Amino acid sequence: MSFKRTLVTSALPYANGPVHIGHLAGVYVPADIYVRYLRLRGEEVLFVGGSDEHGVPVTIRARKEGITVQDVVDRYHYLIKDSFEKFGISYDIYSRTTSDIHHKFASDYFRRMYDRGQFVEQTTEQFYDPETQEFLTDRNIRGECPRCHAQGAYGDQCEKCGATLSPDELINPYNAVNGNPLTKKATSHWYLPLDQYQQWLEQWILENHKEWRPNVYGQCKSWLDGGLKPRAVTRDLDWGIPVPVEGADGKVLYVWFDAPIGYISNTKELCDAQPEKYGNWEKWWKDEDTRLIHFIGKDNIVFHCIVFPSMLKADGLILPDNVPSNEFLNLEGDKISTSRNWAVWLNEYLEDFPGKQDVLRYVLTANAPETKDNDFTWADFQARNNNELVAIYGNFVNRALVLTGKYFDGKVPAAGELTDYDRQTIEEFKNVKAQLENLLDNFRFRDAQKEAMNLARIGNKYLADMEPWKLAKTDMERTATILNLALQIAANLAIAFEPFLPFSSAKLRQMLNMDTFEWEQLGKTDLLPSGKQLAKPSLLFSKIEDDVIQFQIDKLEATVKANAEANYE
Ligand code: B3M
Ligand code: ZN
Repeated sequence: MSFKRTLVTSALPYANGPVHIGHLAGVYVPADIYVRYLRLRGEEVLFVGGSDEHGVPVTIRARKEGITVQDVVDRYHYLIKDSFEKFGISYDIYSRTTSDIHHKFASDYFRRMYDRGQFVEQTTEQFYDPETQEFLTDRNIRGECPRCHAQGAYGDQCEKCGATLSPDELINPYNAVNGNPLTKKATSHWYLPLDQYQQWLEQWILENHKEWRPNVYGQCKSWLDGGLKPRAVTRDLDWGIPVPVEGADGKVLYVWFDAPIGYISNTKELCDAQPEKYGNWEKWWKDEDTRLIHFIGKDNIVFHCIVFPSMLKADGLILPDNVPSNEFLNLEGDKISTSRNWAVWLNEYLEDFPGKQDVLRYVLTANAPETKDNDFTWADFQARNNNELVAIYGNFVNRALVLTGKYFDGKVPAAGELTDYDRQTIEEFKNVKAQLENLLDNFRFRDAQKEAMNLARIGNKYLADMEPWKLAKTDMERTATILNLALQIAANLAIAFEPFLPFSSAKLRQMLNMDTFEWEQLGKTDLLPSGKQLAKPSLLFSKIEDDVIQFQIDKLEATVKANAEANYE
């Protein structure tokens, strides 16, 4: 199949806390690598994101802090948006689901499906607080665990014994917010009858998308094998998008119904604002020539592969072509957890490591949990920075530039006759373009970045073997040839690393004074014409010392201590 354009989405993070390295590694860096790669190739691509501002957790947080829900989502939306910008996540639009455009779009979407009879209405008995007159969500119900008899188990899970629960199983359920005992009351909701989509989904995923990552395909298969059931798409809540049906007062769209529609409404927001640049939103969501790719974490698979596609099909929109989902990233051997504060928060990293966004991008991609859960450790972070970015990539580029400055006044020297060794070196990196394409087209970012680093290794080895600093004493012509080739490799590196390490690439591009900067140039040795004046070199990366790493480890240890004390009290 061939496509005219690619629409890339990344999961909309909940605006109930800052984003951490797990989010970056699992979703945002891979999505960004992919769109940067497509843009470099000159493809038509749109990268859409935003904050997910509905759902229950933001309301719980607001109550706890005694502020409005809008205050909570405002605070985190801007914090998250800022972190993404600073890490170079190159969205065309990063918007939010509390926007007017989104509210109207999601509401209309629901209403169209409702008018077509694409929902079923069902009445069930739900837990209700007679005093506050509200229905309670699973998380807001607590009680005694039926398994281990711990007090304070949640309606969906007991944190003591780990059991997955439903609120009906709790002994003496009560309202988590005020402790009130609960009764049951009938309420009606609209359901998306997924059972009616079962056959179609089996064909579309299990037959037509065997190329999806095994973790994604496998999860879909087990959902489908289990038999799909209707899913409620509305909730009794006062925060969210009101259900646009008469008599549905006090009901809002379920957050997982409206959030993925955010991909579409955010596209519309962008297209409406700049139609000459982006065209209309329908081009991106209705035209079969558009290829849609969702980047998500593994806990979002069912929503992006089963629920949302059913909604898209119901409304006649295009379906995702691929849903590259990662597994989870752990931190120092332990599951990242917001409630236990076990995380490296992006806003804190930016403060502690100013200007080192590329280092984190590099380490997270090198360790990307593409096929299995992976671990982030500060020791590995330091080692990869010092032994790879500094010692290989940075060192090579710096040597090439400094020597050119020293012997050729910073001008690209003309290459003379090539030796066999030169030709062999050129041969080694000639295929970098095809190799990178093959890996990037298949969402194998970890291996792709390794390939880019390999190019730096080739350059580093070439200079180490040729020792132009010695030759310069006796053979200026040979020195010129060697440095010419080294500079061409450096120019290749600027392009090859752009999707992964955009800040360093921009710096290198500026040092090499490159006018053209295209994917097509990769693998070639004529990127810098001889005689071109280069800029003054500066270091691309710098060593990270032990005390800096120790500071981060101490910070985590303080968290462990604080958690232990909190549990003891
Ligand atoms: N906010 C869940 C999450 O952040 C959810 C994703 C929505 S994507 C439409 O993991
Ligand atoms: Zn329990």
